[in-house]
Amino acid sequence: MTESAKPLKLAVVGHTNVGKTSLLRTLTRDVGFGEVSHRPSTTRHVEGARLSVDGEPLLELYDTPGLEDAIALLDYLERLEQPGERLDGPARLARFLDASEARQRFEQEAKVLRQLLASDAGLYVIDAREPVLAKYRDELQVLASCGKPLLPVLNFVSSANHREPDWREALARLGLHALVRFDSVAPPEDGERRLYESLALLLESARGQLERLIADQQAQRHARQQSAARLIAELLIDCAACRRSVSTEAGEEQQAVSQLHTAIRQREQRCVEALLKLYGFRPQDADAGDLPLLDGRWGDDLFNPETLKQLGVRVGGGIAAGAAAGAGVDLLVGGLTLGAAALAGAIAGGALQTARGYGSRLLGKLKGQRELTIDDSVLRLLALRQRQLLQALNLRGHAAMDSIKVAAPQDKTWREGKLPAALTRARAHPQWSSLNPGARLSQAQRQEEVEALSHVLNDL
Ligand SMILES: Nc1nc2c(ncn2[C@@H]2O[C@H](COP(=O)(O)OP(=O)(O)OP(=O)(O)O)[C@@H](O)[C@H]2O)c(=O)[nH]1
Ligand SMILES: [Mg+2]
Repeated sequence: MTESAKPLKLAVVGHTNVGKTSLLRTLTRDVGFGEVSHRPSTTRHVEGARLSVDGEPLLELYDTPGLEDAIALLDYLERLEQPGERLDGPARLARFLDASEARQRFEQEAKVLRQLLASDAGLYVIDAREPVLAKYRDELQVLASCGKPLLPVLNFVSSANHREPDWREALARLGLHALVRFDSVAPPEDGERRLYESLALLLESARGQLERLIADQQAQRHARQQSAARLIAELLIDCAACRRSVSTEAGEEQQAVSQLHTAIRQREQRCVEALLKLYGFRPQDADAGDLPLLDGRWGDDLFNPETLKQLGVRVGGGIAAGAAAGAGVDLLVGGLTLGAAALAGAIAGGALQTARGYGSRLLGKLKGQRELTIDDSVLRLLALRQRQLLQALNLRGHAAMDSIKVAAPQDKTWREGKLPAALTRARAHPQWSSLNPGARLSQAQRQEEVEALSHVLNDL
């Protein structure tokens, strides 16, 4: 096909409630497409969505109402012929679509058939948990009489009780040998590519368009992953470099601690929201009852020691670091470290890096203050949680309705390994944190560290 070819038109067809609209949501990465419900006959009209690459429309997908009564329709079609007449499929359908039945009793079915006739091919969606009943076979026979290539899509193949072998056999008997497995709630990572490749076999003339679509989707996936790693790296640098100075006067500490807790929680939440948005999900897409994401938020508090324990995070890095720096024994206050020495003392104790980070003008103001920083264990927890979320988002279809669930992390490196050097360096650069006053986020060195940390996050 040439560059200016018309978009390939696909009708998404099948029995009612098998996941046609869900498939469209996942293929278009649009959680708001159409209406999805466990009730049958949800979609009442044909609705289209277009996929473009570089502004050029390549594919149009049309959602259609579900077929309900194919047995009756096939009967009716068979009775449309005069004795001795031998109409082929499309001719018989044309006669049906002109008849009044197509506007009354079979109105929904007529919409589907018209759309398939107007398309280059059909995706026939199957609920693979269902036995192969006569009504499905009749349905396929009616659809096949449109004379368009049909690609069966086995949905619900993530369910334990699916009947894929039965369906494969039944479809082969009807002459349909190509099929794809594609669960729209938990699509396989290469699911879209396989689907479009199978289509290219059925529609050789559209191969060029389909290959462009595949290449574009791969590029987008890669770009998404890069952006996601950057978002997480920014979060971690922000938190590692974050410092609050606390007056040495008693009583003010507790307030400073709880303020910093809040600031870090909010910063994490910003990262969660940015990741959801990047992947085309909304916070409310994660609103059902399961942990750990409730309504787009983590159900477990970041500063609850239980949370650390659950994720198997090593605790205590902060104390060791404080002792090594010769700053005496730091106080651990719920995921934060309150430096033992007053700031001027800390510098005498060798924390020269810190002094440089602040700049001498600011430093003067901070004399007689102690400083509050975020513990390594909390950085580990932040990294683990965001990486878990990312993994879940990568595997989630845009038709998924339940809350985002993530598996226990296998991430040993982040649990107990050495923290990446970028974070250690960020510790000494308060101006790298957007959470600190006087932040200088565009500093080249900060950018480099964010970049380096993104690579680490992508590799692990
Ligand atoms: N677990 C799981 N559920 C799915 C999948 N696809 C669809 N569903 C659910 O199945 C139900 C029907 O999905 P829809 O997308 O509305 O089905 P439809 O074929 O468009 O239905 P009608 O428009 O009524 O013909 C919804 O509750 C979906 O959440 C799937 O692959 N896995
Ligand atoms: Mg629907």
